[in-house]
Amino acid sequence: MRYNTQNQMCEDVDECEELGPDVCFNGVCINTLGAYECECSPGYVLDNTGYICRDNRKGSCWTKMVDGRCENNLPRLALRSECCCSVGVAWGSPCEICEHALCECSKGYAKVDDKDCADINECELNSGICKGGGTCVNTDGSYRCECPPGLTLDATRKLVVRVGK
Ligand SMILES: [Ca+2]
Repeated sequence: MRYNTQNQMCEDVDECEELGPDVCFNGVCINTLGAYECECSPGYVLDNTGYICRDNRKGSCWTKMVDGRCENNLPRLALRSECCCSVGVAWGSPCEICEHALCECSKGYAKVDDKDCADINECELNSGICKGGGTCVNTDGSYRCECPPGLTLDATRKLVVRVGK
């Protein structure tokens, strides 16, 4: 509220107009008496700042691009952040190329339900991540593939190959 010296009345300030269109991230500003609120687009949820709408939509996570087409989607739907900040190269249907600059957390971590950056369980996200009989082990910030005895990982560290004969 602001005191209007002309008519000597307290008047509401339209923060939405004053602060500009970017005041609500991924949402729409709603002016209220003495304050303002952000209303999120469908699929987005307001975080605890009250001014940032976080993408809460789940969609297909694609791990490969071939000639501009998205291929190899993971078996389960994922948040854009879970997908793009870990194993994904594109997200959604129609797919959108992942912008890693939008990752708020380090690689291998994502914000889920507005909590702090938490480890992404790559093994759960992509059950086929370790090829050739390797077992996926989730680690903090990453994952690794482990081999049964007598087998070893190839140079990509994802494919299990037989050692010796
Ligand atoms: Ca992990």
